[in-house]
Amino acid sequence: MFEKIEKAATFIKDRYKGNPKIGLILGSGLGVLADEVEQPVKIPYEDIPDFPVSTVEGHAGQLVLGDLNGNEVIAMQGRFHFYEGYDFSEVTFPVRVMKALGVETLIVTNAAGGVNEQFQPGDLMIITDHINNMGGNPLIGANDSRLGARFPDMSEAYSKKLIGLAKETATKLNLTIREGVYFGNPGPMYETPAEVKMIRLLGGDSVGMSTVPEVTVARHSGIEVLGISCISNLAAGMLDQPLSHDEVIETTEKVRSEFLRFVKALVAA
Ligand code: 6GU
Repeated sequence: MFEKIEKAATFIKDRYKGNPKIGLILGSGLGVLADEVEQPVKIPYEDIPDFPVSTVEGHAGQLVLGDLNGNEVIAMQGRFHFYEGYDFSEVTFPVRVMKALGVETLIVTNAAGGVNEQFQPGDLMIITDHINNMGGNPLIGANDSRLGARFPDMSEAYSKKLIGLAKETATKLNLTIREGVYFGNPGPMYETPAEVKMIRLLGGDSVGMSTVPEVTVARHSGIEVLGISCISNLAAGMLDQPLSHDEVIETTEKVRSEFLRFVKALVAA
């Protein structure tokens, strides 16, 4: 895998001469942020050696490198999901490549269901921690010590320093922001009401189908992580209505401008 990572990183370095220290992973409906990158170099995933290719609606598939608010970033416009059939090493390959390119901080975003009864659709939630219920993880198998430790510490999966910075930033922007634990499920089905109740009992505040593998690899690599959930809907059984992917996309579109303002300010901070 080390050689594949290096090969993909070299391919990207040949096309983008900068040195981004901040990586962004943009979730469902949130990829528009990459359109705000100035003097962008856009590299479709299918062009990059050994990159998987994304398939789901609402997920473009390209890396966008350039300046966001005067700071260099490398953004994933569209991510890979376990439920699409990729294995965890494929889902997290781009994070390995970001590390090889010199990324030190990862801002990971997602659209998630609200489990906490205080939450409303459209809320933004700073992820303080996660629970891995995805049925596996990307670190299983032989460990390459060039990539990270055999038994990585996860006591600060989400950097306390970055959480503090995110809270300050939200206050400055006059944004109401939630905080909570992200519960990662494999998907692709949404949860049953009984499962949602279980997640709440176990300490989950939001639930989704991504993020956990990428954050696991980021921590393994020594990258600091900030996570933001956009609460696109309340989870099953909380309202008297079924869930739909269209609703997820619609809500994220509604809070898009707020989200954009927040993440741009986070990058600057
Ligand atoms: Cl309710 N569940 C999961 N697993 N992912 C979601 C969601 C719910 N809403 C948006 N994404």
